[in-house]
Amino acid sequence: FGQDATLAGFDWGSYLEKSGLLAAPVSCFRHAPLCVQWDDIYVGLKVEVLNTHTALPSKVYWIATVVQLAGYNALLRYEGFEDDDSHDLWCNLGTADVHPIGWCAVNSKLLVPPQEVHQHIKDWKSYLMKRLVGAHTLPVDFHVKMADSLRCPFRQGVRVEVVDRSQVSRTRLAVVDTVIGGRLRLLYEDGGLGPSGEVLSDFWCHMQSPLLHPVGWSVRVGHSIKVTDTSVNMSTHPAFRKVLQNSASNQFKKLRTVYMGDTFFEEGMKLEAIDPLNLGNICVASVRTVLLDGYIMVGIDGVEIGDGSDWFCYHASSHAILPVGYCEINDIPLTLPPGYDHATFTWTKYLEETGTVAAPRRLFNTDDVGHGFTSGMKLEAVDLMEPRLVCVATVRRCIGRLLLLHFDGWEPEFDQWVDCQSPEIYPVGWCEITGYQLQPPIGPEPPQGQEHKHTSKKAKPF
Ligand code: MLZ
Repeated sequence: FGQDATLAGFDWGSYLEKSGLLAAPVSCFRHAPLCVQWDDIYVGLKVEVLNTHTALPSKVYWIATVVQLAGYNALLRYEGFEDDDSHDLWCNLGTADVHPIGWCAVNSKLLVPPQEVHQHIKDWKSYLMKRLVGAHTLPVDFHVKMADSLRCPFRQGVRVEVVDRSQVSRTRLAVVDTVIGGRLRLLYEDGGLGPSGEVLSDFWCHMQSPLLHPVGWSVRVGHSIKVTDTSVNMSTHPAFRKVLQNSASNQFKKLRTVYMGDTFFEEGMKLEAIDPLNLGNICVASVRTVLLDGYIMVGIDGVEIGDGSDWFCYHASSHAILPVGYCEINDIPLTLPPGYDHATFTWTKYLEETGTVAAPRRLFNTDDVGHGFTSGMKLEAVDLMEPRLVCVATVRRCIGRLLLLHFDGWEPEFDQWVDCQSPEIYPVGWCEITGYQLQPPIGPEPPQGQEHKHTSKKAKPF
């Protein structure tokens, strides 16, 4: 399964035009290449771009103006076409032959107008001079900065601890196999190889994922880790052929420090939490154990198996744990334990009945971070249940720092709540820049504004 958007004929430019929707700007994605520089990229910039409207055999360039932005993609209009939009072209600023004004002169490339422009503007040199007065262009180091921001400290053969997709309450040792755009393909050290050497169990996540840790993390914080089955031989796989190198903690995202003294989460406290196996559901949940360094294990009330194997580790600063009452205040349907009914459930009664207390509100990181996403914006987002897949997606709701993402063409059951600073969401055009495969929308898009169903999809481990 999994499709390639380019092969499927998917094109962001025409897709956005058809939907009439906007793409989330690059500046919304803190971890994305050029996020910080994106303030300098705006409609009206002039650039030098490959001229595709010429019969000349060699590469020549022409000036164009950015008339629209969609993530990394820019809609360009060649100078000289003025109000005529029929020759506009979408190009990805990160990959295309697009340069700051002056680049051709420095690199001895020719500026030649498109044939049509040549015909109706005879003296195009003085025309151009007039048009370029006061024009702004791309920063000179645009492509250098792009290349810099795509560097990744992880290499094939680096060892890490990562969530075990077959049992989410524990971690498991894994080795980096492939790195694409800062996303890591990880192979469990005892995941096994099939008869023809194929990998039986892998996991994908961004290098800044909260599911990824340096070797030694689990023991240090008191998280459970699978004992590696040493009878499994992976040595024929290229990722295991080198001398494996333990990851260093400076390769990982630094979490906000939380003070666990005085009052912190305590075993049994109630909260609302995103169900790790049904990321569209926010559920009634309990703190099961408190680990070190601000980590807690959370269980979903009423559906726990009972042996702790379905608990999930969240950091106290995680977007995925919310104070009691959060859903009600924000008009989000709260997923109740089986046997409870929306008509009669109240937190006050539930706490009383269960003889428990709510985790204090101030322990949660619900700060509004002012992210810039709005509902309807398009983006490229990881389907966290199949984390290899980066898909065409739409922001459906924005609540504080949470975004409800919809995967275009898929049923609402696949919708997922993510943090606005999640490293698993990317601007339109990110896949093209990094060479990651983009999953196009499947089938016809269901009509807009349809009733949002909340049937719970059968949980499956990732
Ligand atoms: N095997 C899965 C793929 C789902 C991918 C959805 N991505 C939004 C299924 O068909 O259920």
